[in-house]
Amino acid sequence: MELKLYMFETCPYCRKVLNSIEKSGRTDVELHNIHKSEEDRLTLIEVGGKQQVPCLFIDGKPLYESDDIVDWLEAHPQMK
Ligand SMILES: N[C@@H](CCC(=O)N[C@@H](CS)C(=O)NCC(=O)O)C(=O)O
Repeated sequence: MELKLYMFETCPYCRKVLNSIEKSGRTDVELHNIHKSEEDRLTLIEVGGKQQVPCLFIDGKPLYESDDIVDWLEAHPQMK
């Protein structure tokens, strides 16, 4: 499963998701910082129709809302 988190560092909702990822120790979430990459920012808008972060792309499908993202990640631990 391909997991990509669209985020930026000073967004508190992104921090919540990042903290959860760090705490779990999982390494399967690719980070896409929309303040560092214009390409990522445009992809986020193109796929989801808006610029809201955090957004977790699960095999290309966008999931919004930090609480929902944290819940989803906890329910789907990294396959080792
Ligand atoms: N309820 C959302 C709030 C997310 C949110 O407000 N993100 C801000 C950045 S801190 C944002 O992307 N604002 C721009 C927008 O919504 O288009 C969550 O918990 O994920």
